[in-house]
Amino acid sequence: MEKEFQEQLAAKVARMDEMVKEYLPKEEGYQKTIFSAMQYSVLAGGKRLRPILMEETYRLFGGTSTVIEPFLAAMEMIHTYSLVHDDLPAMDNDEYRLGKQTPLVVNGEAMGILAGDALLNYAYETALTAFDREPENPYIPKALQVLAREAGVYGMVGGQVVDVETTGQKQAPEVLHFIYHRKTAALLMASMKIGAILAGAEEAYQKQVEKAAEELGMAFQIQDDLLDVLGEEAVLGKPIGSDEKNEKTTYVSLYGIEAARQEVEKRSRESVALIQALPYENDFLVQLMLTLIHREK
Ligand code: GRG
Repeated sequence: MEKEFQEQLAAKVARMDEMVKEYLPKEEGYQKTIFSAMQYSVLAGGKRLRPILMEETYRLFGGTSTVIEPFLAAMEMIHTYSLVHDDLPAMDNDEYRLGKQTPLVVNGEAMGILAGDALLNYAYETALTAFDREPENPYIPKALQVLAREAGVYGMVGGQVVDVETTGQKQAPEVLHFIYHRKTAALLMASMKIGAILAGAEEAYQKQVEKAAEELGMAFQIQDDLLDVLGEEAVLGKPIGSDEKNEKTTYVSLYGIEAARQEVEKRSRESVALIQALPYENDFLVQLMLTLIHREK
């Protein structure tokens, strides 16, 4: 079972790699440096977790059309832009991600900033092509709204703002919750919710999926905190200890390693329970959510 799941996952990641690549602009023209910076960062080898969660949620509710494809690619572009900007000297100042130098190291800081800008804008250009595929599809506008909102000042950007502003200070637990909910969970929430919306899931189920993704996102970030303390650099592809270096309050620094482990387990199981309580089934999705509890990268 485990082997079968791993094979299925590897096949889905490979398919997602191909698909995102197809949607990226070709490297040509006077501005081709930006195209290669976009390709370099998106194709660096991420887990493709967000688009896979989006597509599996779409399948959960019986979605079958290719209208989801531009959204899958757009989500990975937004995720990648956030990582590129997060690595900039003014933010986390990281030179390595996934074992590779970040675009700003390869092409300079200005190109690092522009690569992030380019990916963010191109994400919307890409998502909007859903209308070319299915001009009459009634679900596309809401899916676009969710994508834009969760990436923005009420979502990921909002979380990052408070994260940057409170770095070096001891944060209250509710502030830490605000940051994790937006900085990390927001894109996972958007991913799963967009899958549900495009499949035509009813409103109550969309909310249930969003809550499941919120729990998963919180668990995902707390696991990230744990990996920053306990992870193996060779597996992570980046140095550990960056939270301490950057004077970040994390779930681990506030509550300790054991409590953090338990919180990851608890929230992940709650998330899975919410998905399993739906009158639809997708075993692969459930397995994927469960594997994230013990992820090592
Ligand atoms: C710059 C507006 C702006 C936001 C940045 C995403 C983010 C917010 C910061 C990155 C730092 C960080 C630890 C974020 C938490 C989310 C997280 C663990 C991202 C990494 O996601 P993975 O593991 O990445 O899915 P891969 O590389 O597998 O795609």
